[in-house]
Amino acid sequence: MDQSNRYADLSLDEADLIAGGQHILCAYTMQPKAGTGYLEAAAHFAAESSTGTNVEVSTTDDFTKGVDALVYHVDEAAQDMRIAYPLDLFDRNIIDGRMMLASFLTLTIGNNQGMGDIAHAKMYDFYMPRRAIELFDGPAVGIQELWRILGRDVVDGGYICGTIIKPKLGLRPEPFARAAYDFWLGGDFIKNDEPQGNQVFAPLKTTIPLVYDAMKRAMDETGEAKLFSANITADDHAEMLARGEFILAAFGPDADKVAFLVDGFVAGPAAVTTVRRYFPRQFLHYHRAGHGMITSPSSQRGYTSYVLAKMARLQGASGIHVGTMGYGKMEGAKDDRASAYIIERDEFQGPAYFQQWWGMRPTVPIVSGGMNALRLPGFFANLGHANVINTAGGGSYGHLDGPAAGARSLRQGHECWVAGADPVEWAKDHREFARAFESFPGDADTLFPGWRDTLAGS
Ligand code: RUB
Repeated sequence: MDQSNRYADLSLDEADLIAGGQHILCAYTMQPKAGTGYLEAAAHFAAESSTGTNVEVSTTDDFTKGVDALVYHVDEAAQDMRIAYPLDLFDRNIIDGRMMLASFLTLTIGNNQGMGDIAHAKMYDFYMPRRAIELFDGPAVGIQELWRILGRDVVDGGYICGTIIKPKLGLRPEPFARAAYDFWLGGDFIKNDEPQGNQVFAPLKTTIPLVYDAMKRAMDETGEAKLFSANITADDHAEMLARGEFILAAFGPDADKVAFLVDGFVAGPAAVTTVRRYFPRQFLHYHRAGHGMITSPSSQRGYTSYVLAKMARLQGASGIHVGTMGYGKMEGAKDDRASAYIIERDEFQGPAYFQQWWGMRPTVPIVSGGMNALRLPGFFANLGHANVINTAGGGSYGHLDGPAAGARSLRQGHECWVAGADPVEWAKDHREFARAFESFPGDADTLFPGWRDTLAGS
């Protein structure tokens, strides 16, 4: 049944919809199955995503029709489809009237992902009107709080040098804490790797007090504050709270130096909001393991990394991984910069929509995945700034001189970019950075062919 006379209105103007402030707009790359017309498929998609189904139902009344989602733009050649969703379609909390990401996802990227007449559809941008920005939690804590703890300027406080405890799994409590101590002698920030939690060989209640002891010793030794991002992801909200409360109690007077990591893609929006609402004074670290199944450019369904990052800011993530933009081990490209800019700026022109955040706090980009000191200068040059958290697991624990030297090599990689220096020349009088060339010779050969001649004997 062609529903385009009800669920499409191509006379609607995008600028008017934005000025009206009563709609959430979504842009998709959509391809119908063969035999279904583009507008017909788009209208069915909008129906299924709002008030309709595949047939007319007798219970529909005039009010219902007033909250239909409407296709307002199609470009079949570009496979571009844009839909306006009335704000009233979206579920609100009974406890405080606020909006929730689960409802946004259920409508805009829910049943429509499995429709028989749609070959595939992927959301590549969305627009939130001012009223919706007011109704999402947004971040409570940001990178400013971390900079303050580290004794930095709270504006442009710069690079936060971090790691991920490696190996990913298999360390018992004492070696785990030793690995943390060793890195903190040179770096600022450590995160649990995303699967690390309460394994039987490393019970959380044994490991965490040892990590705090390691932090105190490293702070005494270096005279610097240190930060730890503890994974409290679990299926059960009560389990997450129990973990969080135990960790805060264990860190006692240094609990401000604890971030909470949540595997926000696999555990979902409810896990993110649990942390955002129950621990509003802690930095909320959104890890996105698993996202590649839908955000990958090779996936024609789901949504993009840009959309994921934008949703994370709405939910209140203090920081979210944005990949390494082609400079690390994970899939990515230089243009992925947009995923950082949309979360850290007050306004940004995305692939479809110009978004203003109307005072919602920023979310810091977390740069992670195969990074080491050699890759940092190019990364920062591409991004244009270094106000990020960078976690380099292999890049720290894989350094030939150990994790403290690995951390120093990362700092020196950052300083090399700040100085605008040639990395091979820089290595001549920055020992840990120079040793990174020997630690990661494959990268060194790719990025700086000829380095062996220049650095030999220096
Ligand atoms: C990095 C690591 C991170 C991934 C996640 O380890 O395990 O969890 O980077 O990817 P290493 P992303 O530094 O040893 O590569 O940040 O793209 O979500």
